[in-house]
Amino acid sequence: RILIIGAAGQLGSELTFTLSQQYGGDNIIASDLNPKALEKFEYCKTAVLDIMDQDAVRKLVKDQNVKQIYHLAAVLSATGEKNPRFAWQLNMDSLLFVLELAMEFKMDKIYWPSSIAVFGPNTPKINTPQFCVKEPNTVYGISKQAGERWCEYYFQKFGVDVRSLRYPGLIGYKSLPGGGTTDYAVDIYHKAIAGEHFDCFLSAETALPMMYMPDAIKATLDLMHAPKESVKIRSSYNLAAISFTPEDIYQCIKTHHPDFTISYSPDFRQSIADSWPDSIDDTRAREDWGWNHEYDLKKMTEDILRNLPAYLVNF
Ligand code: VAH
Repeated sequence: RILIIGAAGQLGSELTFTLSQQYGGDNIIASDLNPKALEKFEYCKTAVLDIMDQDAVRKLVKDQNVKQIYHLAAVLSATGEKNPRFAWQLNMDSLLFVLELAMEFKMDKIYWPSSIAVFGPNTPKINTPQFCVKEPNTVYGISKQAGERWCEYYFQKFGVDVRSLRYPGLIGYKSLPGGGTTDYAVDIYHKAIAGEHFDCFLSAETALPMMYMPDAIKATLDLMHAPKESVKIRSSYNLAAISFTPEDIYQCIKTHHPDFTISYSPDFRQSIADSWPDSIDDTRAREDWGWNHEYDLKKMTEDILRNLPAYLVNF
């Protein structure tokens, strides 16, 4: 069976659906801390699970014969800055525990998301290379960088087949904006649809690497289904699709909603965004396991504006 930890999060909500389609709901266990959030997973098995309750996690892995774990639970960048010690403890202790479980139960594969947050202010900002100086200055980024080191260590030392992607900002319409610095790009669509003004917490010209959720799901499964020997990077792969500023996404939405208005009120998240790259070089992912993105800003905006209204009605 496949266990998804943090299934009710932004990525988990959509990854759980796709995995259930591919493997059959009976082989998927969607777990989350929040019982209410699990009610939407009618198509697979569910379990209320606190990743920090190691006895409970180990019991579930044993009872359900779990052979793969997608460990998606983490405190994101903005929330992490408000609670540094908790963010570090949850993000790191949970990963180390999952890597230990993988070894103990001889699991087939582990997935763990990294992020462009591993890059810092002195990383090259344009077409950031796979290998470069990384001095992240957010707790989230520090935990992702340390996590990448541990993933590579457990692969090299113990043969744990753990795979990882450095996601850019992910944009999906099936979950509300979380504690991320890139989540302005989720919220802006909700405001446009609601006919409301949008006050952006980043400045108009803040370029960030971004990706539409269907592309993130495709990349994740392409990587997980790739033959073991083609996954040559065992820290985490750079992954890219689009790069845009708040002004770019606003202008794109405006072609559909001419009356939509925006203002810019940068807050503490501006310094986080400024520490991250503008664009990413993901040549290695394209070479090693054939990665290729499908959505650009225009196609993503059309898809979200077409699907979000109906989704909100049922939300
Ligand atoms: C965040 N959405 O903003 C996440 C992501 C690159 C950004 O890691 O924290």
